[in-house]
Amino acid sequence: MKAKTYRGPVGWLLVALCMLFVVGCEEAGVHVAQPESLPGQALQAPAEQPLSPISGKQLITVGFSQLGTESDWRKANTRSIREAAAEAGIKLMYENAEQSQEKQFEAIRLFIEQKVDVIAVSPVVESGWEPILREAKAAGIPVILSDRAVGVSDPSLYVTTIGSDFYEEGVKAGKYLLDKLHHLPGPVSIVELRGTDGSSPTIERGKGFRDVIAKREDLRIIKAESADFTVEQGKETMRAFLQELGGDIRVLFAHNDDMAIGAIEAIEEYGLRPGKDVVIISVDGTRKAFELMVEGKINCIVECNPLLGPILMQAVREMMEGRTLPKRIVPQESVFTEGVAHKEVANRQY
Ligand code: GZL
Repeated sequence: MKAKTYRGPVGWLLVALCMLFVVGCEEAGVHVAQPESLPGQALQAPAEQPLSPISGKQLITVGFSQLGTESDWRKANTRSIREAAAEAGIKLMYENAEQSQEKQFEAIRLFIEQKVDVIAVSPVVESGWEPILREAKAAGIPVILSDRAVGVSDPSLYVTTIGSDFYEEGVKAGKYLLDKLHHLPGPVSIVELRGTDGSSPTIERGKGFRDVIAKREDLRIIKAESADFTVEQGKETMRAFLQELGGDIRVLFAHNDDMAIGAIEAIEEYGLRPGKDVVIISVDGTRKAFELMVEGKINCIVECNPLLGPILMQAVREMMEGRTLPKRIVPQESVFTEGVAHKEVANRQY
């Protein structure tokens, strides 16, 4: 169902009422975005779930452009979104872009053609989104960013971003390392397996990690390359690092568990002990990573929550009922170290 917009005196009255709502929320300490940042906002009073103009049934249709299936995190993220849509009675049109931004653009054009009510997208990289988001805005279809962010000059091109604070995840990884090496004199050589270059998790995790370890000038990142968040490339890239640097490597910071899992295979092939000869810090929190932590092969896992489905569907429903959404919605996340691995592994949902 299209979000309607009202113009003239009625529209302004409704906007004024909306502003009162915003002021009220701010006083209550709840952050909400300014109404003007919600394009084509339905200003109707909250009612039953909107009726679909097509079937006449109570139905919302969401077009979801998922970036790929590159990691266990991504597969869990997709499962969570599919399950939450089914649970919420929301029709989900799912398109897998296989890590291609061009395919994401094609998917969004398909959703516009199909006149979906909302577009959700997990952008593979941050840049290049302005034109396609303008096409969605011109079609009056609101866009929600799921998981990753985009770099656009006009924030009204999307309603909200639902996803982790990747910079904070990098900071947590750096803080763990400073703590772990507190008594160890330097120099300490670090290698880094970056995720997909140009993606917000890769950019921000790298920044957060570097900002923290800069406190010790004897901690040095001697090699950093992208392994695209996959097991295979994590193994290949770590194997190349070891061939070049061998036993000099004391620490691995992997931007996700899949790359850490691949790297551990390469480290063991080379004859070193992961988690002992090479301190390993990873991000995500998959069951496989926790099982390796139980074996003492991973020292720290910074959690990145893939289960965004329920938050995304709640945001869709609230937006379609005319409520304002905060510009940024961040899920709760923790940090896990060797001591809690046994307990945590049983809790893992993916
Ligand atoms: C982070 C997400 C990243 C995960 C990887 O929110 O975009 O992409 O850390 C996944 O496992 O491939």
